[in-house]
Amino acid sequence: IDWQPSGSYTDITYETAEGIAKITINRPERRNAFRPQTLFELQEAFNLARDDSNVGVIILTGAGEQAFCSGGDQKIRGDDGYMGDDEVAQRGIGRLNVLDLQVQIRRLPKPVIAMVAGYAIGGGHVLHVCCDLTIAADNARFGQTGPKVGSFDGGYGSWLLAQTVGLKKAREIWYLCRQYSAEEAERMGLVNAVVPLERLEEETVTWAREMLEKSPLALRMVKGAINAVSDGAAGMQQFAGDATMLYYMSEEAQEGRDAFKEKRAPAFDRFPRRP
Ligand code: 1HA
Repeated sequence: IDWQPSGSYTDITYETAEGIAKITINRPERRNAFRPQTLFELQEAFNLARDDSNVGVIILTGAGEQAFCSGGDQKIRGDDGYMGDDEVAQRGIGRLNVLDLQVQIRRLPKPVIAMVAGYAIGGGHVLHVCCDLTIAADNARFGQTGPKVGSFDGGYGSWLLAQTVGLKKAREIWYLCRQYSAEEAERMGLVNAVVPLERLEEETVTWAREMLEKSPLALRMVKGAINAVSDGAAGMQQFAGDATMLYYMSEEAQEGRDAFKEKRAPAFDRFPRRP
């Protein structure tokens, strides 16, 4: 697959090929830990992939073979969050802006695959949990560290994890802060497939291509439907928005628009009152 890089980023790379966008966290010297800047760039890249109508599937991964992402960069963790180098940080204020990225991945109406080699740990583990699917290399290691390093994610990191692996396992993962092998992760339903490291991208691209053959609107609706249950009112709002989009695409809705523009009464009587 012939990845075409674009954009200029310091902490990530953005590449596309054959309808797939690949977003790579590129801080291997810190096991791909994120800082505020990393997350701003990730948000920009996910927005690009969302807006690009040629893109049908997005892969989120980490540079190198050692880590997908090791969570928040503890070396720039301040007393209330992670410190960037912008004006907000100069006033001594930190950020927890990975939460915005989690929401963005959930809301994004295209499948997002986490492609995990090495560590998916802490806030990096939560990112893979938020992705629609996870393909793991056989060297992948999963776990939360919050209670060990003075943090916790009580949002998607807790209850979406519980929805994924069950309550008992989710508690174990958070209370004990152990690390789990790719094989263990597969057994608990935390990942979709485990493949040898050297086949990781090939396998992930195969999954992406298979989804690209499917109806984009059907995938969008299924993602929205699955998320709506756990996202409550926000999930319903998104799903309702998609219902409006589909309605706009109908002749019935277009009749309403046309009647207004033509300053006449709408003629809805030709549309059936469906059982
Ligand atoms: O919980 C949250 C949040 C909750 C709510 C809202 C927002 C949140 C935002 C973030 C987070 C969190 O992510 S908290 C959890 C933070 N992450 C961790 O606790 C993981 C820390 N790292 C490790 O446990 C290990 O480094 C590792 C299992 C990922 C890898 O171990 P390994 O292969 O033995 O490598 P190691 O030597 O430890 O690391 C290589 C280099 O990468 C080291 O650099 P050096 O100090 O030698 O110069 C190491 O310090 C650095 N590094 C690794 N992880 C991080 C890191 N530097 C900063 N932050 C890291 N997370």
